[in-house]
Amino acid sequence: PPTIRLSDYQQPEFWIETVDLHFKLHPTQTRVRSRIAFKGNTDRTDGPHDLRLHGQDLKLISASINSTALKADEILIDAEGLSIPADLVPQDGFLWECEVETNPQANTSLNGLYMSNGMYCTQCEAEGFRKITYYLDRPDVMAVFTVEIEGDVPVLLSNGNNLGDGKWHDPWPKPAYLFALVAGDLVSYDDHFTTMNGREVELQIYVRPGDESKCAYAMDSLKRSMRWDETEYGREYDLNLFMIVAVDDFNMGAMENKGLNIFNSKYVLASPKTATDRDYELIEGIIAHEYFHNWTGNRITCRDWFQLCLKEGLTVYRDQQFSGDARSHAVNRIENVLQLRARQFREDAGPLAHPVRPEEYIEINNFYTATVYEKGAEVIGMLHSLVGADNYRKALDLYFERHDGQACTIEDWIKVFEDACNTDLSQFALWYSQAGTPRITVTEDFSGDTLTLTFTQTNPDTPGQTGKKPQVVPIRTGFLSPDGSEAAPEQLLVLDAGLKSFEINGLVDKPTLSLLRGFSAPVVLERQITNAERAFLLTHDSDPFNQWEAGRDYALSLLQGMILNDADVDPAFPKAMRAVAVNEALDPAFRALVLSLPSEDALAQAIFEQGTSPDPDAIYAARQTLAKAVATELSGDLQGLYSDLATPGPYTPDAEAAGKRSLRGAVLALISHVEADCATAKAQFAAADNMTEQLSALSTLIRHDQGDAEVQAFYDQWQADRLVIDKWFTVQVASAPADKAVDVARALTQHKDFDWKNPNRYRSLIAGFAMMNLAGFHRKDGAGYEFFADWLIKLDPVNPQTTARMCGGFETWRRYDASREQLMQAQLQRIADLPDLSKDTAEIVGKILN
Ligand code: HT7
Ligand code: ZN
Repeated sequence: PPTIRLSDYQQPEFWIETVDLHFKLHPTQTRVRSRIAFKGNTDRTDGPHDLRLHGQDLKLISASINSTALKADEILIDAEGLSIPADLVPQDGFLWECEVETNPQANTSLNGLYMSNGMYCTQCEAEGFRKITYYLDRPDVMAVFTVEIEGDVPVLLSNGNNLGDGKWHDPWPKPAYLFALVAGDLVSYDDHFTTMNGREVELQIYVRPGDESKCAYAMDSLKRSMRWDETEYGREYDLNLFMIVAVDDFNMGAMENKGLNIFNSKYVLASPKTATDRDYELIEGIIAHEYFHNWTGNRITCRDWFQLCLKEGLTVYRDQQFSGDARSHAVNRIENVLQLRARQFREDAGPLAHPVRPEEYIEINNFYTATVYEKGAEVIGMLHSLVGADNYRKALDLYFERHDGQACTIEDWIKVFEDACNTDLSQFALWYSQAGTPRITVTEDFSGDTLTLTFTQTNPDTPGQTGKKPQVVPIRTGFLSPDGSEAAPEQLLVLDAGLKSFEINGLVDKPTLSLLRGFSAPVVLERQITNAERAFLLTHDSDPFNQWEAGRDYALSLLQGMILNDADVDPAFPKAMRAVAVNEALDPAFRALVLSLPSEDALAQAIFEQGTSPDPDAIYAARQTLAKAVATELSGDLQGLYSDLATPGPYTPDAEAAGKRSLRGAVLALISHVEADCATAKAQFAAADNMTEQLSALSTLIRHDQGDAEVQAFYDQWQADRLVIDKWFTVQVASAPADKAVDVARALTQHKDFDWKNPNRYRSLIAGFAMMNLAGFHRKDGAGYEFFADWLIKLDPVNPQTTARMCGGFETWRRYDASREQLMQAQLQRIADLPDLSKDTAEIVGKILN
């Protein structure tokens, strides 16, 4: 398959003004008629041009230009679409009419028009519309769509305003990737919203009958998102109807189709008994994210798919701001950075590293990555801190004013900031083009009343990129006096060179530095710091992110010492943890984050960065030892804490109650280290009236190999609820003791409920095993690798998109010892050698291997 390059971008030969689509739905023989008004692109003076339309897996029934039917020999059809010779194509414009047939039931890729549990559904981003009809399926071609749907089902939905009888009109020009159609036996949960200018908007969440009772939280999140976008960004909704549909079979989280968002049902449906606090948090964040796309993505879209971060980075940044406002900025920031390091830093450090704006791809679906999304959001966060809040708002106002209705590039985005803030961002723009995580070191020199800080920056080589330039790194820095107060005002130090010094004057004592507050840039910071200084920052830093970071660094350095040098547990660490655990002045959610030790994968990465191959079994054992030491130190407090943290009354999903449950879950995990029979976890499981507490008890029991009865009881209780049974699969493989994990996973693949063609179910078991059970996956004999590869091979012909994403489980193969490395390489090669491997998986596996 060809490599697509940003440098090859050309405008299309034709534009499209209007599209009329008629669907006659049928599970195996859906007919789609299109009438498309094309006009010539006067900027393309290199004509005359053939008409080249994208199309895939379509049966062409008929086609005409300006009502003249095209003969079979006038249409050249190949695997990617069709071409009509230029002499049959009026170059300044024409009406294209065409009828095609597709088979939604046979479409297991969940891309294009497909069926999920008897319901018709579409997914068109990035290039799925071409599986619905022949079209210019590229984001810079924006057109006004009118749709008519005929089908043997009660609910027929598409984008825009409802004209009745299955007819829809969307007045806002849009690219084809934002088209959507849903049809089926659905019921709606309704509400309404009055916009800032007093317009009434109908809100509808469509679900399968029986699920209406699980929509309230999603609806509440939607209304809060709509208000927030008005107050914080001045953005008002622009149709009189906004719909969300929940579907069970979906490759990703959700999709922002204009006026008709389609969601993976796990990010819509929630009830206290079936959804965890984390589920509620994700529902709120993803509903907000998709809604915010209405302006950042839909009204202003991407010129081409290389510009994906233009909409995704900005929209992630906006949803993070929203969630911070709705919950706790400190806790959200810590959670986001944990995710960033676990997914994006891992990507940036491995064979799949690519810039926030990639410059080439084979399959665009492979570039919906942590780098484009999460690092893309970090880049906007840095811009925000560099220009300041007022300038940021001015720039965003200008962006919406200047580019509404357009398909834009990162250059357009940067120019808006340069114009609004009167600044030169050419060096800053390197964040978009250079892959890899910058590494920053710092030295401190104190003399007289002056502290001199000298920073260095290195920008590591990544696949295909060497000799990088220094980037602009904003480093928010605090200076702490020995008594913990701020010795000098916090500063934003802007490192914009490979080496740069800063002087801070007027100090009495040498301060303890609080560097990179709030994680002000997505970098790795290396500094000389003692554990005593870490403990000091954990106690005194006024920046909650750095307070947490100090505890995490402390744990990381101890664990590394235990793993690599057989060091004993430093008794000061459990004491420091105890001080946080019992400190009622601190937010419980924050205390829970401090108490949770660095993940096994984070430790593996840290050890690898020190130049050693990580041993997953030793990592597992060291974490257990340290957790036990903390539990022992806290043993006198644990039962008291546990009962004090109970949330009386009915379950509420708000951040305060969720924070208490989170700390109580951490305390329960500690209790189980010092309690022989896991009695507290067993009692919690039996008494739980909400999924958060039921699941945390179950996970604790499985970890301690005490959960057989509860695993069965959980299944008996929840077998009719697909989303809960997904959790049941995950908790067993993620929490299983390492030596049993492969066998548990293999046995579960034989379970009658393991419907592996459903992406949620597949991920719950296969990704749950490979990504959440480090020592189990990396079992010495390679059984984990073989199991994982078997299932990737099985899924690839059915659903290449999901398979390719899952291959990331192997992306760290070079971290490990020679034997494990060879075993993983052999499995990767087995996949790469398959004769009919999808281009999605071939691209990812090829990169991982190289
Ligand atoms: N913009 C959406 C991306 C998406 C997607 C991409 C490829 C294949 C399937 C997909 N489903 C959704 C979701 C978002 O970022 O908001
Ligand atoms: Zn998005």
